[in-house]
Amino acid sequence: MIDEIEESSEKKEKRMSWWREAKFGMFIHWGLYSIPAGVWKGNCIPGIGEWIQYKAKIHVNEYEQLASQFNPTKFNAKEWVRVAKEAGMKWIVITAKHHDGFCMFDTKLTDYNIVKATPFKHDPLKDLADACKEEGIRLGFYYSQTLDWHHPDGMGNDWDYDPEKQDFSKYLREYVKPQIRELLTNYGSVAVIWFDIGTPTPELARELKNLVRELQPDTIINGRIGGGGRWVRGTGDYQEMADNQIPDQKIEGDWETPATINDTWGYKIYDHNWKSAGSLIQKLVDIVSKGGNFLLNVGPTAEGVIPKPSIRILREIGEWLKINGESIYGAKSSPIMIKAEYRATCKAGKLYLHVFAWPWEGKLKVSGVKNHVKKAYILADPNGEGLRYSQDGEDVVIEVPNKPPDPVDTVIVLEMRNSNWP
Ligand code: FHN
Repeated sequence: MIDEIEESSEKKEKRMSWWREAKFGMFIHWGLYSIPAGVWKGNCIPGIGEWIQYKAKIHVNEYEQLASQFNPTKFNAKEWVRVAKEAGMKWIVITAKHHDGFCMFDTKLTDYNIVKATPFKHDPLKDLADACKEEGIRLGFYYSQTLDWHHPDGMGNDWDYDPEKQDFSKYLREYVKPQIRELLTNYGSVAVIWFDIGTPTPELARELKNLVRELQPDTIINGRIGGGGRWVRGTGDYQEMADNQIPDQKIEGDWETPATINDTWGYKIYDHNWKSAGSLIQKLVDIVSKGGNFLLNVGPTAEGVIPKPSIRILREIGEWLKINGESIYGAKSSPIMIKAEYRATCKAGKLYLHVFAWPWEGKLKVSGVKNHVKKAYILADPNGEGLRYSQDGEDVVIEVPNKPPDPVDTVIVLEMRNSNWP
C-alpha cells in the first residue's frame, strides 16, 4: 500500500495561484484521428471524431496504418500559440496520448509515436513547449491513462484483445508511468497533467499522483485522475466537470469545464455546428461567476491547421476580453444571487455585472449589494460620464442607456466605497 505524498496547504495554494487567475485556456485534441476526420471507408461515423477507432471498431493493425499518412506540414507551433494568446487564453493543454494510444511525442516506450512512425518524424510538443515559453503561455499535457485501444494491456479495446487476459497494473506501472516521466522531464515545466476517465484503483491513482509530485511539484493534476473507480473524479488538484457541463450554481473549491467549440474534440470534416463567439463568451462569464475555469477545445486538421471558424470565433472572444478582461482574469465568483438576466464577478471593492438580457425599461435592478456604491460605469467606457444609480440598503437601481452597448455582455462596474466587500 503506497501512501500519498503529503504536502502543506501553502504548497497547493502556490501551485494553484496562476490557474485561479487564468480562467480561460485552450484544449487541443490532435492525433491520427484527424486524418479520417469522422469518415471511415466512405461512411460518416457518428460521435466525436477522436473516438472513430472505437465507434467503427477499427482493428489495431488497420488503424496503425494511418501513421504513415500523418504529415502535418502546415503545423506551426508559434501560430497556434498566437491564436491562443489572441483569444485571451492563458494556458494550453494538448493531447500527448489520447485513447487511440498514438503518442504525439517522442517516447522510448513505443515506436507508435509521431517521431518514429510518421513521415513528419518530428516532435510537435517540443515546438509547442518552446513557442509557449517564448510567448509566456503555460503548457500542459492531456494523457489518457486508462483507455488505450492500441496497447494490449490498456483498457477499452475488446475487439482486438481479450479483457480477461489484460494486466492493467502492468500497463500503468511499466508504460504509463515511464511515459509520464518522459513528459515531465523532456519539456521543461509542465503546467497541467490532464488525465481522463479516471484511474481504476485508488492505489494506482496514488502512484501516478506521487510520480507527478516527485518530478514536478508545481504541475497541476486535473480531477479525472480519479482513483475510486473508473468514473470517480476528485482526487486531483481541482474538480473536472463532465464535458460541456456548467453547474447551475456556484461551486466551492477549484473546478473547470472542458468544452467543445463545435460538437467534436478531434477534427471532423463535416462538423460545422460551431458555437457562436457570443454564446462562448457568456459561458466563460457564467463559469467565472460560479468560481470555475473554462478550457475550450480546438481540433486541428491532419495538416496541422486550426480550422478557420475556430480561429474566427476565438478572435472574437479575444476582442471582448481585451475590453472586458478586468472582470474575468483574477476575478472571484459572484457575491450576489445569480439571475437569468445577468451574472456577476468581483474583485476587492468592485462588483462586475455582466448583463446578458438588457433591461429595456432603462433600469437594472440588483439586490444583495452589501456595501455603499460610490460609482457605476460601463467597463468598456471607463472615462465616460458614468451611470446614475440609487441605492436603498442592499438594493441598487442603475439607469442604463436604451440600447445595450454590447448585446452579448455589457459589463457594468459598481465601485464600492470601501474595499472590504465584495
Ligand atoms: O473520451 C474523452 C473524449 O474523447 C475527450 O477527450 C474528452 C475531453 O474532456 N474526455 C473524454 C470524455 O470525457
